[in-house]
Amino acid sequence: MGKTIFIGDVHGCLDELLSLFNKLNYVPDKDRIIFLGDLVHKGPKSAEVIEFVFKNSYETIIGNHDYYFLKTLEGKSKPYAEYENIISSLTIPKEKIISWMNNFPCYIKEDTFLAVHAGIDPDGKCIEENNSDVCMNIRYWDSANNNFSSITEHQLKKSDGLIAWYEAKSEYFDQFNLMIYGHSAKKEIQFSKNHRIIGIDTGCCYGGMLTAYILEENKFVQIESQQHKQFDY
Ligand SMILES: [Mn+2]
Repeated sequence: MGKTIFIGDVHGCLDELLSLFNKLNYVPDKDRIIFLGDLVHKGPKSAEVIEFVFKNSYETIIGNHDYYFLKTLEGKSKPYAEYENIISSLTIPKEKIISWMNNFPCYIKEDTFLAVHAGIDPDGKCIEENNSDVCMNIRYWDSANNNFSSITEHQLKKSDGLIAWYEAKSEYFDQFNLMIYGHSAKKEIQFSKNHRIIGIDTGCCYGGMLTAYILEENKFVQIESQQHKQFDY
């Protein structure tokens, strides 16, 4: 049986991604690669990362930065000047990238796992409704108002009454042996209290690590970032 390999937020860090593949013992046509989204932006080689993933037809869940990038490619928005440089560096026709990215799912749900870019709400409503806004952006859950929040850790106030989404009480979560996500960059791999929800965005683009998780071996594989260290990485 092949392995299922999840890869955290790459954010344009091609060199680290290639080093990670060297360390994974990945077997093409047998193993399954699932990128947890945010292939682009922040790092130095976003166009090259997109083309690497495209050419190898690896599965990718859509992240918030992939979504903004896709909208820019489609000419529907212009959120970051940097995206223009990424677009001009692409060697594959824009139309091919657009139709490929439009098929990125906002989650992948199997009997053995649920994989998503940012997270899900405790009643699983975003899965039922295919709500990419929640799946791509959630960080906290507001149980008083039954709503999600996408604010960062730095914007969080004690008075907010928000809890990390994966610590919300949820019968929906209990059905999964593993839920895996990226999006919230942290120095360490994040585990929920019951260790069944795992966050593997370890801030490669900020000088942290690029992390993969091999499901069948319950094993993490990490590569040290070559990027300039920012924040407390
Ligand atoms: Mn993200």
